[in-house]
Amino acid sequence: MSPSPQPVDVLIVGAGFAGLYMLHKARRQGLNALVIEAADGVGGTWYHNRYPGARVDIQSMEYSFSFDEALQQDWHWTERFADQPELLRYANHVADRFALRDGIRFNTRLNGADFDEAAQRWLARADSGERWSARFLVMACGPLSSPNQPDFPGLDNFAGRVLHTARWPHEAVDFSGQRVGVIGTGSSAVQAIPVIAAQAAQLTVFQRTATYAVPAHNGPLDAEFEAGIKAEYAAFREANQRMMGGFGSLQPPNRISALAVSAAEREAMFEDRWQVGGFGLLGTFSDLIVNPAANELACEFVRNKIRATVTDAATAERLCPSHPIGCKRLCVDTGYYASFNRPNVQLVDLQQSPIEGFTPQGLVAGGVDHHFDALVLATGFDAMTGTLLKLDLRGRGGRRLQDHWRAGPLNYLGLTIAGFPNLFNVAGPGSTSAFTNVIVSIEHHIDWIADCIAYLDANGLATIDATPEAEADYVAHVNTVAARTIYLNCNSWYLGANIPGKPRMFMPLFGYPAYVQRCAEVAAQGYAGFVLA
Ligand code: NA7
Repeated sequence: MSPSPQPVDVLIVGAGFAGLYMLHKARRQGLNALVIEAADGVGGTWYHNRYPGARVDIQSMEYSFSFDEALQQDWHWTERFADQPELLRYANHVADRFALRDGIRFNTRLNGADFDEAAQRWLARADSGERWSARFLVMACGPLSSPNQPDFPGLDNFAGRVLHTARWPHEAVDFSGQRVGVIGTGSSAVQAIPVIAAQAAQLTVFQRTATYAVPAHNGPLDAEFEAGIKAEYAAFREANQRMMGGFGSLQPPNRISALAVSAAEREAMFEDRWQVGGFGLLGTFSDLIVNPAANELACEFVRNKIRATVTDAATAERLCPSHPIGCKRLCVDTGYYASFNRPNVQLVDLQQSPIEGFTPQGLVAGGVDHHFDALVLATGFDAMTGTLLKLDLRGRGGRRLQDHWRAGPLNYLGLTIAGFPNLFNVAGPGSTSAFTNVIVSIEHHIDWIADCIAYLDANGLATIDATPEAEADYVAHVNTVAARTIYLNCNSWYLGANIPGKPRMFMPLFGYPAYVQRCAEVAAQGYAGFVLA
C-alpha cells in the first residue's frame, strides 16, 4: 500500500520566481510549505529558456524582487537588460539567500490533485509516487511554461536536429558552419536570430506573422544610474506600482493623443522614445493602445524604421507587420532587422509560401526546397492555460478543470477558480501578469494569497471558493476592458489564437493599478465574491 499522503499547509507547484517567493512568504507566516518542481533546479522560465540571446525585455533594475531591501541593495545587475544566465544566477541567489532549497522537491512533477470535500484539503500526487494532503494548493507554474510544438505533418522526416527555444539543451549548441532554419518570429526568435545569424553558415527564417521590435539599446548597467535607483529603491518601486504595466516610471507615458500633434512633432516624439529603447515607445502617446488610428501612426513609424534598416526593399516589406503594434507582445531586440542584411540570412514568408512538408534535409515551402542541418522551433507557448490543463485537477464534486475551462479559462481575480477551493493560480488568466513586469505581478499575487490565508486562519475558516457569479462577472470585465483596446485586433497568445482549437477568449487583464485596487477592495470587503466556510 502506498504511504499515506504527507500533510502540508501549502503545496506550491513550480520553483520559478513565484514559487520561490511563495515558499519564503509562507514560511514567514509560520506555514508548513513545500515546493515541487519538475526540473532539477530553480528559475522556471529562466531555467528552461536557454536559447542564444535569451534575455529579459524589462530593465533589470525593475525586473527583480522588491520584497527585501537588503536583497535589492546587494544584488548587482551587469546589464541594462539581464541575460538568461544572469537571471538564473539571480534565482539561485534568492533560493540560497533565503535558505529555500530544503523546501523544494526537485525532479518531481505534479500529475494531478483532487479536492477532498470531507477533509477540505487537496490530495496531490506526483510522478514520483509521492502524495501530499495540502490545505492550500498554489499553482506557480508560470503562464509561459508549456512550449507550443506545432503539429507539423512530416516533421519526423527531417534527419537533422530539432530544438525548441523553450526547451533548449543545457550544454552549448554550436551552429558554426551549419545551416539553420528558424520557425517563428516572436520575442524568442527575435532575440535568437541575430546571435544564430552571426554564428551559423546560413540561416533561413520562416515567418508566419511579421513582428514589431524596438531596440533594447542594451549595454553594461550604468553605475551612476544603478546608484541613483538604489538610493531610492522603495520610491522607484512605488512609482512603478502606478504604471499600467507595473514598470516604466523612468519614462512615464505622455498624456497627449497621437492625433493632437503635427506629423513632425509626432515623428520627433516617437524618435525620442526609439532612442531610449524598450516598451516606452508604446507610451509615446496616450491613445496608442485604445485608438486604432493613433496606433497605426506608431505602426508606420516602426515600419519606416524597418525600411530604413533593411537594405533589400522586398525583404523589408515582408518584415513590415500589418497588425496593430502592441497587439501581440512587442519585441525588444538587438539587431533583429539588421540581421536580414547579412548575406547568410534569408527570410521566407509562410503566408506566401506555406510549409508543405518536411524532407530529410529540411522543408518544402511554396514549392521551394530549403535545406538545413538544424531546425529551431521558436513557436512560443500554449500560454496561460497549457500547463494547468495538462494536469488532472479536480475540484468540488470531482469536476475536472478541463471541463470547467472547456469554453475558456474562467477565473475570479485571475487568482482563483470557482469550484476549486483553496487553489490559487499565480500569474494566470485573468491577472494582469502578461502585460506587466511579471515579478511585480508575482509579488502582488503572492502577498494577496498569503494575506488571504492569514485571514482564513485568523477567522477560523477552512476554505475560500469563488462564486460562479463572481467568476462570470470578472471574466466579462476582463473582456470588456480588452474590447476598449486594440488587443482583440490580432491573433495573439493573449487570445489563445496561436494554438489550433484553443477557445478564443482574451485572458490577461489590462491595467495593473486598477487590478491591484480591485483585489484590495475584495479583501477589504471580507473577500467579496467568495464563499468562506
Ligand atoms: P510567440 O511570441 O508566441 O512567438 C511564436 C512565433 O512562432 C510567432 O512568430 C508565431 O507566429 C510562430 N508560430 C507559431 N506556430 C506556428 C506555426 N504552426 N507555423 C509557423 N509559425 C508559427 O512566442 P515567443 O517564445 O517568441 O515569446 C513568448 C513570450 O515570451 C513573449 O510574448 C514574451 O512575453 C516572452 P504567429 O505570430 O502566431 O503567426
